[in-house]
Amino acid sequence: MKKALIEFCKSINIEHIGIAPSGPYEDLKEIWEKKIEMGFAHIFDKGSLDKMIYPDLTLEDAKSVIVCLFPYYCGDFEDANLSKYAYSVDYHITVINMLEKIGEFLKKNIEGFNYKAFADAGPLNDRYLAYKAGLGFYGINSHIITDEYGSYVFIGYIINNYPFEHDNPQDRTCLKCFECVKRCPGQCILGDFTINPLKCRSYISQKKGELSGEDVEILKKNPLIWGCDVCQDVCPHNQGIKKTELEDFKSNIKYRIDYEELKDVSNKEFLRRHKDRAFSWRGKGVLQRNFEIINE
Ligand code: B12
Ligand code: SF4
Ligand code: SF4
Repeated sequence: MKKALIEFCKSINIEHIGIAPSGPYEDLKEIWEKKIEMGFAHIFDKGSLDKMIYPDLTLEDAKSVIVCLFPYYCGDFEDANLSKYAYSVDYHITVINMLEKIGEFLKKNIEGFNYKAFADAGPLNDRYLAYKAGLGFYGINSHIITDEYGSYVFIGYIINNYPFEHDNPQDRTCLKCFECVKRCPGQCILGDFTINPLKCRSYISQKKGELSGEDVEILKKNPLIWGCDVCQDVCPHNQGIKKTELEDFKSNIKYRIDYEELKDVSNKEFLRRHKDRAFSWRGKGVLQRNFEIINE
C-alpha cells in the first residue's frame, strides 16, 4: 500500500512523501517544555501540549502520519516587498486540497480508512513530523531543509488509521555556517536549531497594534512589509535550488503591494481583492503600518 501511496503522490506532483510514527512524541515534549520555560510558547496558540504529543487525541485510531512537502520557490524579484511564502495563492488552501486528494485515493483503496488532513493550523508540530518522516534535516535557522528545494517547502500531513511503515529521520543537520545567525534582523536565532519567536521579524510584521521601539528597529532592517526571508535567503542550502513544479505556487504571483493601494483602498475592498492570500489575514492596516515604518 505504501508503494501505491507514493505512486499516487507522484501522479499529482508530490515528490516528497514520508511516514512518521503516530506518537507519542516524548522527545518533542521535552523541547516544548523548554520553550514554555523560556516564555516563548504563548504566541503559538496551539491548544494543548498533549494534543501535540498524542495524535490519537485528534484521531482516535491513529496508526501513522503521512507527511508531504510542497516546494514553493519560484524565483527572486528585486522589488519584492512581500515574503516568498506569500507570493502565490494562500498555501493552506493548496496544501489541504492536495492532501484531500490523497485521503480520497486511500479511502477508495483501503477498507475503513479514516483520516484528518492539516497544514500549519493543525494540532501537531509540522517540522517535527517532516523530520521524523525523513523528508529533510534541521537548519540552525530552525527550518526543515531539503537537497532539491532547500528550505522553501511547506509541510502538510494526514493523521490516519492505516499502519504504514515508518520512515527514519536523516542523520544530518545543515552546514552550520552560522550566516543566518549573523544576518538575522531580530538577532533571534539561538544557535541550537531554535529561535526566539518574539523577536522574529516575521512575527513582528504580523503583529497588530502599535509596535515597541525595539520592534520598529527590527522591522526597519529589511524592506519586506510582510514576513521575513533573511535566514533562508542567506543559507547555502538555498543556493542553486530547483523552482517549484506546483502550478499553484508558480502562477498568479504577487510579490509586491504598492503604497497607493494600501493608502487609498478600504480594508473591505483590500480583503475582497486579496482574501485568498496569506499576507491578507491581518487586514491591510498592519501592512500599511509596516510600509510607513520601513519607508519613513
Ligand atoms: C508559530 C509559527 C511561526 C512563528 C514562530 C516560529 C518558530 N520558529 O517558532 C512565526 C510567526 C515567527 C513564524 C515565522 C515563520 N514561519 Co512559521 N510556523 C509556525 C507554526 C504554526 C508553529 C511553529 C511552532 O510550533 N514553533 C515552536 C518551535 C519550538 O517549533 P518548530 O520551530 O516548528 O520546530 C522545532 C521542533 O521541531 C524541534 N525539534 C524537534 N525534533 C527535533 C530534532 C532535532 C534533531 C532538532 C535539532 C530539533 C528538533 O526543533 C524545531 C526548531 O525549533 C508552524 C506550523 C506548525 N503547526 O507546526 C509554521 C511553520 C514552522 N512556519 C513556516 C514558515 C514558512 C515560516 C516563515 C519562513 C514565514 C516567513 N517567510 O516569514 C517564518 C520563519 C521563521 C523561522 N526562522 O522559523 C513553515 C516552515 C517550513 C519549513 N521548511 O521549515 C511551517 C512549518 C508552516 C508549514 N506548514 O509549512 N512561524
Ligand atoms: S525569519 Fe527573519 S527575523 Fe525570523 S529568524 Fe529568520 S532572519 Fe531572523
Ligand atoms: S545559513 Fe548556515 S547555519 Fe544557517 S541554516 Fe543555513 S547552513 Fe545552517
